[in-house]
Amino acid sequence: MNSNTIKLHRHPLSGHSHRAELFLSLLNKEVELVEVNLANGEHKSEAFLKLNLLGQLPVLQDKDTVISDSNGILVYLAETYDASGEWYPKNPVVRAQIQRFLSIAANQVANGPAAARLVTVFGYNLDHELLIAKANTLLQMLEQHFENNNFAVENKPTIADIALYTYIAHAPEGNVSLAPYVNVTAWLKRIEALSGFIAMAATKVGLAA
Ligand SMILES: N[C@@H](CCC(=O)N[C@@H](CS)C(=O)NCC(=O)O)C(=O)O
Repeated sequence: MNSNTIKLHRHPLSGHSHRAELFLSLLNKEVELVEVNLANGEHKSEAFLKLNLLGQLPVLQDKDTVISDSNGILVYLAETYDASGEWYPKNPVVRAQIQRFLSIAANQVANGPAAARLVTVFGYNLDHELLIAKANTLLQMLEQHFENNNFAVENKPTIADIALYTYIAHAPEGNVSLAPYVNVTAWLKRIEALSGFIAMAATKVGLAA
């Protein structure tokens, strides 16, 4: 590890952070993981706000370049380090289709299964039943999509799959069962079979533990 090594500011139970970690691993990129202590509010400290004014994880530092937002990080890494060009193909229609799923990840995923998990893992006081219902609405849509598609876009793995993966795989931690969703489960297994795949720690243990 040297000063040129990419740094990822993250928390081990943050699915948004795992998105970036997973993609770095799939690209076989060395990374220095910098733990940010969410429990003591380190993400709202003056030093961290200089990296991301929103005070959110993850943040990637690549020499002088600082990128926040997990989906922004996926785009940056694909454009900078994916020699194959397959994770984010330079085709306008494919890019538009990928963007659609990045938007779904930032909206329906964040406000459904990810938020349901905030209640159980992080102790947030939110309307859990509503979030579980929203997660199921999303999963029903994805179940239909994966009936005829092996991956999110064009039947090949792209950053769209990475953006969707973590919070769908960990939905059961938020009391959202994946049992009815056989096509979604098969898609998760296809991601997990990719060379370089790494899992996020599975836990129900909250921040205080
Ligand atoms: N749109 C952001 C969302 C990131 C996010 O919500 N991060 C969580 C951790 S998983 C966080 O930092 N939460 C603390 C906060 O919002 O104050 C992304 O994709 O990176």
